[in-house]
Amino acid sequence: MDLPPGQIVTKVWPLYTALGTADVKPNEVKISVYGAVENKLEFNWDELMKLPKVKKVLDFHCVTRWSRIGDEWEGVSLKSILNKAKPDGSYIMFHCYEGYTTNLPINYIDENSMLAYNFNGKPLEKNHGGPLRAFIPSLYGWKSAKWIHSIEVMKEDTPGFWEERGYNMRGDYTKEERYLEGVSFVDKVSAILNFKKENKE
Ligand SMILES: Nc1nc2c(c(=O)[nH]1)N[C@H]1C(S)=C(S)[C@@H](COP(=O)(O)O)O[C@H]1N2
Ligand SMILES: [Mo]
Repeated sequence: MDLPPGQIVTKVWPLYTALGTADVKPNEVKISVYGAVENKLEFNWDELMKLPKVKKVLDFHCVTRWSRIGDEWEGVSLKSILNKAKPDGSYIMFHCYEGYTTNLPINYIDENSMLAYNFNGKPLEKNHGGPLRAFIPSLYGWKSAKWIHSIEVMKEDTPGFWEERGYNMRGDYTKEERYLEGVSFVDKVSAILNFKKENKE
């Protein structure tokens, strides 16, 4: 087992949900791919299920130092979706149904990156992003956007929700790209509360 620096194994699977839970049914899922792409794309659930799949035992590393080791993840290959879109930019932003966003360099999308719908052989639970979430096993967990809604390809690296609040633009756990030291727990909680206030909750 390869545990990245500074991580501890957890047997439970914690929940991290900054902006509340989105309630999306599979037949309501529409994933669009837009921005700096040659081909704009849109997929409903049935169309997604026809795309190339990834099914693999993988690890999940949260920046708050817990790691889940050896779960079986299954989803639609993100790499194959991007290949169809033909990106003309080096960064992507994931947008989620409840408002969460996160940015990452496109070259971290590898053959294990997916839009996941099954976890250990069962449909992904709603709290963990079901029916569909991004899973980017090569980066810290905050890049794995739950309740994903769309994928924007960008020419310039633009910060998402946590990246605007001190988290790393890239989040490579082999290099411990976490957050600015000055970001305290209180800062994070008040950032969430302010976001919710501004967005009418
Ligand atoms: N939409 C959305 N996706 C999200 C988050 C969130 O708050 N909202 N939190 C991120 C963080 S910080 C982590 S560590 C993982 C946690 O996934 P989990 O709640 O399934 O453990 O989801 C990421 N994706
Ligand atoms: Mo996280």
